Amino acid sequence: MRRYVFGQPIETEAVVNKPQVCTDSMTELSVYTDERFPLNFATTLDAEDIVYGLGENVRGINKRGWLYTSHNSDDPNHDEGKHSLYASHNFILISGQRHLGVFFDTPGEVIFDVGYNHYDKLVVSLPEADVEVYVMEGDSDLAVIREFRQIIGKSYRAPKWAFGYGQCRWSYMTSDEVRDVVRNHRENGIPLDMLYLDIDYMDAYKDFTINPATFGDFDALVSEMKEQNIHLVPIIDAGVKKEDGYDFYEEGKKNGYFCKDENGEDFVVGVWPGDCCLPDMLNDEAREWFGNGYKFLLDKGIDGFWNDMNEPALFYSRKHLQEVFDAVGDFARGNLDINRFFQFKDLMSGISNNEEDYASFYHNYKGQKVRHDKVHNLFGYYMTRSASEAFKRLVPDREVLMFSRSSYIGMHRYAGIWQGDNKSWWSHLLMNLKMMPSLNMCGFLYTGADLGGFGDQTTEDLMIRWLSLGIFTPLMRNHSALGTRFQEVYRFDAVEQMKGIIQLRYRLIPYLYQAYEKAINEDTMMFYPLGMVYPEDTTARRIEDQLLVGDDIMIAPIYEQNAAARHVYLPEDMRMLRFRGAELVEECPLSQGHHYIDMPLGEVCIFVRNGHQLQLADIVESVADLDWDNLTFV
Ligand code: MIG
Repeated sequence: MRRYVFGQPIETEAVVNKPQVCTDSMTELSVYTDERFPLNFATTLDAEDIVYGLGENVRGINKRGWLYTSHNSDDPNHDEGKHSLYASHNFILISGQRHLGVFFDTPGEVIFDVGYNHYDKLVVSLPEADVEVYVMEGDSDLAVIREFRQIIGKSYRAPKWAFGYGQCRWSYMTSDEVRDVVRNHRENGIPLDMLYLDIDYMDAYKDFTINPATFGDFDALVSEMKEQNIHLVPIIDAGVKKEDGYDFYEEGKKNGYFCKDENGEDFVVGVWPGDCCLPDMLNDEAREWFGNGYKFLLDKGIDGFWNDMNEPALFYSRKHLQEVFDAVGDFARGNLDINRFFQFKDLMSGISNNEEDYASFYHNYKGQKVRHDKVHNLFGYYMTRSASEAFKRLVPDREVLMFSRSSYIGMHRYAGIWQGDNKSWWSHLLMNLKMMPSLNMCGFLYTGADLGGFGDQTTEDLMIRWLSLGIFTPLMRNHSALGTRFQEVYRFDAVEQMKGIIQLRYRLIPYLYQAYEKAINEDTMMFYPLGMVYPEDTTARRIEDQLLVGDDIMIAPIYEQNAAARHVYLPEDMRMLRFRGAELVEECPLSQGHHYIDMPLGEVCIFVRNGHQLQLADIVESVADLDWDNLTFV
């Protein structure tokens, strides 16, 4: 492991075990300045090289052939044309003749040209020449990953119950609606451990409040849910409503805990509550204060949270909105030719998440005034860190579920993430699968995507297939957006099939949790690309739609509508277990090589590696009832 320092990098606290700075010049990558960027790192790639990494991003497990950037943003259109999502995970691993890992630690922008302009070249460019670069080499991909994980510290450990099934919706509007959803699960015998509360449980979207009209009996609700082994998991948004008399806002204002504009006034942005101020998550004192806000809900017995809008997402800033209003008048009065029309249109569509806004407010980071855009990618990380540090202070004995939308490497020590606002598209089911190993490399183990898809309309078959993948991901949550078709499983004709699949999840929890704990303890992965486990097998190295889960099993989910079978490649002899719902209906030894395997809706095939075993628990309705000692071994 070698650590190189360029310029004056801003400390991110991604790395906890820092090796001495290496003062020799870098040999593994060529370092240069060109007319476009002050700092570039480049290396040639062999034809067979795979480039892994970059955590949460679009496209393949092998990142080769595209351009990626590090810029956390709230954009629900996760299509192939994108270059980034909600997170910046600047770790890459070149796998081929050599195994070379590189981590670019900077909160600023990093551009990864992974064989995009030239297929045989990797070029990493920085618009600002301040970065710490960690370079590691090893005998295998997994050895490099272990080295990397050892410097960034152990991953967050979620409670066991967080491996249960969770139901979410934007939003369940009243406590009675929550009761109803839970009752429908229990009456149908559909296992459930978590019920998520989206923004409407709050009073006018104010953090650390409860809507008295719709959730007036919140305390009773929490205890009723507890009796049924259901954890209520409320959302927390990054922006704090700017409203006189709202105590949390008043406190933040009085103590100067909000991000400031260039004149030292609180910077005002629009998010769900309307005008908001942004807590200065990078300021130690403000972070402690924001974390203490969670106490309001912890005191009510809450033990799980999800942090949202922490890129931070800005619908508008007051300042920019005023500029837009002024300009609109000019457009309305002037002669609107076609160019002016498009200028007008761009002005409107550029109101949200505007780059100039991100360059218009300031943090107080380690005693320095720092402009937000310089540390942008750290905001979600530090918000979530604030919560997690508060849990350790306030409820040291309580295991708390915590996951965030935005992240940066380092946050993996404090929480998990969900994969953001995907859509009810088959391609996003596949993207969910492909993102798992990429995230694992970067330390994010507790993760999953919105099952069934968040935006757009799901279908029954998509829901079934997505559940059939989701039973393997640590975070198993069904979530959908406002205005979309309701997708709680009891609403579908195929409820029995879906229920069976969720029951299978519960049978798998002991296996999954040990694989998860092992990945934490041994700084390894829970979801492996085949090529990392069978590096000599050139076919296995190219496969992107099958994964190993833990050390013992392989999965090969269906991700196409109307497909009833699929090609599966076995890198070694394996035993196929076919489940119809939760029930094991067939065991079949299969030899190494190519197979075409029937997988009708409602059936899940698991491939057990030669000489390995899979343990299965009995079916239960919540994790609390799991018998971890009496397992069936296959
Ligand atoms: O602008 O709280 O990703 O899970 O349901 C949308 C409403 C805000 C985005 C989150 C999504 C959540 C939604 N939120």
